[in-house]
Amino acid sequence: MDFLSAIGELTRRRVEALKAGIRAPSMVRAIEKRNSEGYLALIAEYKRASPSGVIRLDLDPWTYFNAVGRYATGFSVLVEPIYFLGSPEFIKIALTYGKPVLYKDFVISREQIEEAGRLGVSSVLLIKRLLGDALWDLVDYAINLGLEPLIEVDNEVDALDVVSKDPDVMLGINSRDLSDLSVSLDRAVSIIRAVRGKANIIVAESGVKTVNDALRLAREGANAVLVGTALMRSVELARDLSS
Ligand code: IGP
Repeated sequence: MDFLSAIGELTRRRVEALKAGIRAPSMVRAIEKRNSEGYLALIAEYKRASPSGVIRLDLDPWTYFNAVGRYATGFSVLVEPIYFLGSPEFIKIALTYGKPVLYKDFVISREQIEEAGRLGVSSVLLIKRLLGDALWDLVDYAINLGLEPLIEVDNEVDALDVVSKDPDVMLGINSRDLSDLSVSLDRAVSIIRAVRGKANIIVAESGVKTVNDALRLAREGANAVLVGTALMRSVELARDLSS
């Protein structure tokens, strides 16, 4: 196909998606369903770059979602434009697959949550260390707009604080420390152990490279793993991670 036909087709699908006024299904319920069938849920993240550098620019979102979609319980999509080369446009594309979608930005304001709501995503990431006490106001704001907050922590103190305030929470445990970007699955495991049974849903985020990593986190009590880099590098990994 020549370039003009190809881009015409992609744009047509994007515009159709815009018109449809899509509302993605619940991430929480999709994870619960997957767990009830005896599986760890996989959230596949579309992430072209990170503060550590470019991951992949030659993998367009359609190709990515087509490849991992069969195996993923939901999608996570980076919106942050500078470090992560993300965009709300990628969210619109993710929404056309009818799966739960997580809006992933460094949310600090209601306007961002409103954008997430307008786009029709299921869920929005709220990072405890970024927000401090402002977290809870934004949690309420998101819930009132019909969104499911994924509250992210990267240490045990914050994790315990969040579950003590909200045991119904969908808690994201990031194995990447947001100050120095170091990744440690051991650290994630000890946080999971501290809050196991005290959160509604535990999502283990970052640093999952192999099936064994995912199984280890599942055994410790994670309900879902959120995988970006490894899937961007090799979409075939999705099948193994979901079995
Ligand atoms: C995915 P990884 O190591 O599989 O690429 O990580 C995801 O957890 C990571 O992108 C992430 C993130 C974030 C990105 C976790 N929390 C907050 C931006 C903002």
